Amino acid sequence: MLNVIIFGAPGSGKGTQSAKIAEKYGLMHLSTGDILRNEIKSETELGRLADSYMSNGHLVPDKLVIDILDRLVGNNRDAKGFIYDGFPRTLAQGEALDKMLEKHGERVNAVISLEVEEEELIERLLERGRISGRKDDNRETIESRLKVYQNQTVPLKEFYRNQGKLIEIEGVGSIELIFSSIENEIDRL
Ligand code: B4P
Repeated sequence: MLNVIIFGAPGSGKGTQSAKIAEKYGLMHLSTGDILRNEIKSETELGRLADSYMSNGHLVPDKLVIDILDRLVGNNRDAKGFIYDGFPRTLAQGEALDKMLEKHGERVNAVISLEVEEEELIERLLERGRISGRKDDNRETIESRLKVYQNQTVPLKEFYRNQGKLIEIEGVGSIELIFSSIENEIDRL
């Protein structure tokens, strides 16, 4: 089973590249952002709680996302593998994922980090906000998400670098070009 994490700042192209990776390698695409947005759309209790954090650009509490992931991984033991998109986002989530996989005799194989300058991230997210109307893609919330990324998510890079699993990829250029760099790395696993 292949377990690949796609890592990067908001707007770095995680969702875009994950969909392509999932299709090419037959992996199950687990996007915590999409899962939470679906809960909000369905007006569930979980969705209401998640919305109160997401609309301010804050992270949803660890326990909540860890429980969702644990359930999904446990219920899909026959999958060829998973691409984790937007998870983990904190050290606690990274440690929980390691434990979760260990339970099933599995491990994270690689962490692909998409590297993009902040100016470009802001531009992409504002553009997406204009097109999709995603309500957390406005200037104020984007700034808050980028701060949260620096403070709470970036420390995970060291965590995975120390495990020898971090692969940094230039996330600027055409979507196809970036995907071909990712393919080269996954093919080597
Ligand atoms: P996510 O849904 O993960 O959203 P995101 O980080 O903002 O970026 P996304 O991955 O969707 O965008 P992408 O880079 O693909 O999270 C939303 C919120 O949910 C979080 O802020 C948080 O509140 C909550 N949440 C999610 N997971 C959580 C967790 N584990 N713990 C706690 N809270 C959690 O693309 C952005 C844009 O760039 C797109 O419009 C795309 O078309 C464009 N783009 C992509 N590649 C490009 C390229 N090469 N060139 C030009 N544009 C490109």
